[in-house]
Amino acid sequence: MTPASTKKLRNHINGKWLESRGSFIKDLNPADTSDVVAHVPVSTEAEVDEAVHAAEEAYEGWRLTPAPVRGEILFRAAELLQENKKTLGALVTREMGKILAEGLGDVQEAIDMAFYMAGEGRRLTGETMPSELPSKDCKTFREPIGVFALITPWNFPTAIPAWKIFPALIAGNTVVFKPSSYTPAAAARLAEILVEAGLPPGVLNLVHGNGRTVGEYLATHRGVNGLSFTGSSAVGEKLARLCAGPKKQVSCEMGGKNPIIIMEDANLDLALEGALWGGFGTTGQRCTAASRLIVHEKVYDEFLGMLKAATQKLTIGNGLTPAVDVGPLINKDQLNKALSYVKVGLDEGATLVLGGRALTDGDLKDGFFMEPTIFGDVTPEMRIAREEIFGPFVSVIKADSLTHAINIANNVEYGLSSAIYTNNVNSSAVAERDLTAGIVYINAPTIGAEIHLPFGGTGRSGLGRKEAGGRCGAIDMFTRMKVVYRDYSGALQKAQID
Ligand code: UN1
Repeated sequence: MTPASTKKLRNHINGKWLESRGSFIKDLNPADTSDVVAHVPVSTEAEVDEAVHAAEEAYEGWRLTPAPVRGEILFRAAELLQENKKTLGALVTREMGKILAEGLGDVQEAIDMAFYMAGEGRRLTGETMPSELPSKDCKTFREPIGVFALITPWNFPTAIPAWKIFPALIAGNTVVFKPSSYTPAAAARLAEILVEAGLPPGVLNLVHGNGRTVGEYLATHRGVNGLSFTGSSAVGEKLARLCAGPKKQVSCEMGGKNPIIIMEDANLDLALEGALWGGFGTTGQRCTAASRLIVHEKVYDEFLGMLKAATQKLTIGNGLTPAVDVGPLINKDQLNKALSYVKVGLDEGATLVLGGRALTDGDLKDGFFMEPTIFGDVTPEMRIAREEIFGPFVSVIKADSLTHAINIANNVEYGLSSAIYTNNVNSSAVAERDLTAGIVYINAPTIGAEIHLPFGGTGRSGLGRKEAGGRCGAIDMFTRMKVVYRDYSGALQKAQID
């Protein structure tokens, strides 16, 4: 039996799987809390120190390992992930709750990133440029930065860690990885696979623990040179502030209140599919979830009717059951938060079109289930139109024109993803130009970003460098540009001097 598949999860420090000296908490299946997936350590600060120290010690050897050789290890990890996709995807579903197709999709995103970054090992390009002076050349190249703290959330237990780990490693950095305590087993399995692929000791260290103590301590550790965080805006903003002093490289990917605009000329059947997938896929627990539908007044009533009818047909349940469309929320706090917004919406005068209650009957009694919830007659000032809920909760807002719709879409604190359904090419061009979010989809929902494009938002959605993508995203985040001038004239040549 491999260490991380035993029920008591271990930390991985300097090439060894070590039992934590901290206390342990239960890692529960959110669809059935009688199923304890693992016991996860709340590690101590001393264990974080050891992991950072191991990463510092391993840095020199890894930095000097040729990037294509680093890429071969990542390629092997990608192959191992492929071999393990079924079991790992099922573990993601059991531990996080998303339906199995999405659990497998989570792992697929990690596989995609592993192959992509393996290839980047042969493509970490810089530039050469002419010099003002004879017999002199100039170039830029990318170098690693050092030790990175990678702090990841529970909603994508393998994909988001992969977004961070693979680019950090291909660039030559070493890593201390702290996954969410709600999905530590899938994260541990991912780390095991990387170790099995041949990473040298200390290059990837894994420390379990909670965000408030281990996460913050790690992010602000003197031995850490950069932080990549995905999670809530409040935590990301705090960590970024704490990291601002020592001038660490930072990327924080945070909340969203992502709109889908549905114009009067849209293919409404297509828009409906997009709204369902974007709003209720992953039980609305994506930072890219389509939590606002901004619908043109000419099709508002028709579309709301279609949405209600289609949502009523969704099956809620354990994500491992084949016919289920929507799984549970991750924990009681998230369930209570989403339920509390039902009261907020009602108090604000919005119309509860569907849902709004927890589901506790029969097989659902031991899980954190909630009815997919739709509010209509939502106005842009309402809290349910402005605040991130992170649950199966969609607010439908009426707009009277494209300009009005775009104004509503932009007028929130967040700006991660956005979408428009229209068959008018001019409307799509205006939306593409004027939506202020980091990502704009045309005739597709707000979720489903592909790993080879940069990912990140504006306002409270994103802070610092972008994630994913290549040289404009992740590689930029995990490298520093160095400039080299080489004078081979054999004489002192003075630039800018006549
Ligand atoms: C997130 O929810 O933090 O675009 C990331 C998407 C996924 C990633 C979501 N590929 O929805």
